[in-house]
Amino acid sequence: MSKKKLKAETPEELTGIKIGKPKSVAAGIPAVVSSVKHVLAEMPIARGMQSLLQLNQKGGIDCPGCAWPDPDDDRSRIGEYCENGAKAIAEEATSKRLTAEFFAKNKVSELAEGSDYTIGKKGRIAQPMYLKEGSDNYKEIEWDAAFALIGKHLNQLSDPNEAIFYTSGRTSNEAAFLYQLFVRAYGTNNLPDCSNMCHESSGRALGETLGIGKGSVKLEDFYESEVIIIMGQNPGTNHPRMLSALQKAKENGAKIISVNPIVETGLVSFSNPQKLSSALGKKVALTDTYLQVKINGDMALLQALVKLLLEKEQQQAGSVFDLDFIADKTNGYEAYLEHIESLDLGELVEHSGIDLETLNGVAELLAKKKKIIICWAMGLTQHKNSVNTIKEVVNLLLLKGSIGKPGAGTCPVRGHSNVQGDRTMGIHERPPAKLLDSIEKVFGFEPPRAHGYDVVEAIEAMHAGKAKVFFGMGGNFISATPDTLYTAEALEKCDLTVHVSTKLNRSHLVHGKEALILPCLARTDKDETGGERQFVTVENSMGVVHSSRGSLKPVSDKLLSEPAIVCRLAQATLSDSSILWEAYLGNYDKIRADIEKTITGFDNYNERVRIPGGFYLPNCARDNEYKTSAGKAIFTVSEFTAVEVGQDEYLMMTIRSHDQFNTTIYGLDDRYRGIYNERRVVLMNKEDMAREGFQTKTKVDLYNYSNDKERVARNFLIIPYNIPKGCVATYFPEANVLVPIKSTADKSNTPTSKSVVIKILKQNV
Ligand SMILES: Nc1nc2c(c(=O)[nH]1)N[C@H]1C(S)=C(S)[C@@H](COP(=O)(O)OP(=O)(O)OC[C@H]3O[C@@H](n4cnc5c(=O)[nH]c(N)nc54)[C@H](O)[C@@H]3O)O[C@H]1N2
Ligand SMILES: Nc1nc2c(c(=O)[nH]1)N[C@H]1C(S)=C(S)[C@@H](COP(=O)(O)OP(=O)(O)OC[C@H]3O[C@@H](n4cnc5c(=O)[nH]c(N)nc54)[C@H](O)[C@@H]3O)O[C@H]1N2
Ligand code: SF4
Ligand SMILES: [Mo]
Repeated sequence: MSKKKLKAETPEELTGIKIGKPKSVAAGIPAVVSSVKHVLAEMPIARGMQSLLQLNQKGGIDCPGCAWPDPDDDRSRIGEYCENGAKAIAEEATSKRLTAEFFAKNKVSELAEGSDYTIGKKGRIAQPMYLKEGSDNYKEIEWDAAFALIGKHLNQLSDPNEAIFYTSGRTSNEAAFLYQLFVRAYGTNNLPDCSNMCHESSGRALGETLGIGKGSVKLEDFYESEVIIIMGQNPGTNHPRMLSALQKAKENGAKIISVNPIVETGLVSFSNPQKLSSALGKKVALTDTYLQVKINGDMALLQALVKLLLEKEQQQAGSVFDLDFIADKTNGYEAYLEHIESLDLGELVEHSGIDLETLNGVAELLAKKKKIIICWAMGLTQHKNSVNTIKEVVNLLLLKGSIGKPGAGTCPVRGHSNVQGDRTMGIHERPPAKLLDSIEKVFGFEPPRAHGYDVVEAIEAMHAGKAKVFFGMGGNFISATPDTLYTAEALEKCDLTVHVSTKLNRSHLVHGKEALILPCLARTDKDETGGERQFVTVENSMGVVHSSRGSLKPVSDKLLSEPAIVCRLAQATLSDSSILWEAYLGNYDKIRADIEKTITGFDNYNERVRIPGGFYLPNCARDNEYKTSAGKAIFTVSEFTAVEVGQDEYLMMTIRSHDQFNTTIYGLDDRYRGIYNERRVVLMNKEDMAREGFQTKTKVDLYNYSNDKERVARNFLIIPYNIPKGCVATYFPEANVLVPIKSTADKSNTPTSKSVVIKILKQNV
């Protein structure tokens, strides 16, 4: 194994950890202080204020953080963003830049010794960089030469399916549309993207049952809802402005039920930093009932709740279920109830980890309500049975007629700011036939029809030598993917790895025989491609398409926009393409005009996207229409199967701290959970600690043994935490080395990052 590969998991020194009590209230003044601190650490105050004042304003910059929507109506003129939005801006708009001299001074092998935190803090890449085979230093390369090199490699492959084109979810609609068009014109559907590791399970479950892979609710629905159930999601950290929506929902009388193995501060109570009352220390309680499930106990929990609801319904037909809705709009009701009746309540209760009395209380509440929203994120999507668990979410909503009407519906809360838009634009390794037909009609070439590789399949193909060129449109593939050492081997076998990036990351340092870094403009940057001030468009988690216009001076005049990179790559690779690459380069309206011709829902795109706030895409489930194979919403039957965990093993979830955006580590603190200055930690139940003879800060190594292979993550510190027995938590990406490549969700093939079976062994001191 090469030295570099080992560096992909080299643990940082464990120093200076501080542990306090988890916080009892999220946001408030500490969030404002933290925002300012992060912004000022990265740039002069004028640059910071310029970007923050335009963040999430109509006609301004779309926040490069998460996909939570902006209010349709009033927006605060001074602060329509959260602490983590400010951190995302600080990270992206930093004035630190990495020039050619930086790369001449710093060897790749030395940089790779750093943690994701230290690598990411180096700065913005200022010019295209090339790593020659056998070299340990990137050198500057001209853009034309870089494109020619990629074109040469791509044209040398014996089959276009030997190339892989990854996308991370920050890429704009315009860039994503051109990218998938280029990739298909080149001849492959190998378009894996970050959603393969994220909400793929949601897309599969919702598509099959409701006929649309996206959520059905709008932001306004929160304000009309009677009950909001939040499952496997930590909005206080990952979608902070959702807390304002929850606050408003509570003020309007909604009850909130949270389902999570740990008590997340942001779900407990909130002090709204946009309100004066926050400065006076006022807070609102959010969750009414907190269900601390066991990891992956959600399907059992949902089935237990339905069983209890069914008992009530059987006492008086129509008193609990919406029988008219069920008769008019659904299929499979009887078979589903038969299945629920056959299940053993005691077993379900045991698997869920919640006592029967509490479950009865929740069933009592749900029985009386008619407008329910269920929100979820990675705590539901990254398990072996995720697709079926999410189908169980749908079953519950269908029984209650809680879909296709105001105040009710499905709400998979998306991650990256444009991950949903990228899919809409055709970034999909299993493209729908309708999209391909449309491309054929509009652009006059035959796109490939065979399915391409998703993320896990792409890694396996590179490892097996079946794929030789890796191209990443954003993201940090090596750190985000499972089984870090296996993935490192896969990337190192490639002839060429290319990354379109803003910041330096580990994927530039664990590379193919040759490697390129193509630096691009970020959301906040002013884009004057073609000599005109351009804007791009994005789609948020609730299907609103709107514009984003950057305004900051780019850190270097050698950056290109993502659309420009795709156009020039296409020109360098496709010899006789009739697609208007040159015209797109001059004016993004031309790209949008062709999106309108190709993709449903974008009528008068250029006009409507200029309306402040943008427009909603059509959503059949929202309109109470179900475009499934049966023409109705479908009840589905799922068997509960538990992950096998041995006597001396634990089920581990890998989660995000408050100071990170995926693999971008903003800082080493996790303020809400009371953990400071360290990320290599294991959150563990006190009784489990006693059983193992562990103390606070005991130094341990973590092991996984799936598929007859030992995976080790060394140097972690034990922290006592309020988490169910048998369950532990670590941070992503430090623990990714333990996630087995073959351990993926049924049907969606998403790595099971929230149920990894591990052993924890004390280090010999
Ligand atoms: N600041 C910030 N914002 C982000 C991101 C970020 O890294 N930082 N990432 C973005 C992206 S791409 C995404 S996908 C989202 C992710 O947003 P989340 O899904 O909120 O992120 P995770 O930290 O993975 O948290 C999952 C939550 O699920 C819980 N959980 C784990 N296992 C289970 C389980 O089996 N059952 C239940 N019920 N709960 C479980 C965990 O305790 C945790 O609270 O956030 C987006 N926004
Ligand atoms: N164990 C474990 N693994 C996980 C998860 C988990 O919960 N647990 N979560 C999964 C999830 S939900 C996701 S979404 C993936 C995330 O996977 P990715 O999307 O691949 O990872 P990110 O960390 O978001 O990517 C960050 C990099 O993107 C680049 N970048 C930032 N902005 C831009 C831009 O505007 N344009 C371009 N071209 N590049 C830009 C920067 O160089 C930065 O270093 O990770 C997954 N991996
Ligand atoms: S909630 Fe998400 S989109 Fe909104 S400001 Fe915060 S990070 Fe940005
Ligand atoms: Mo994600």
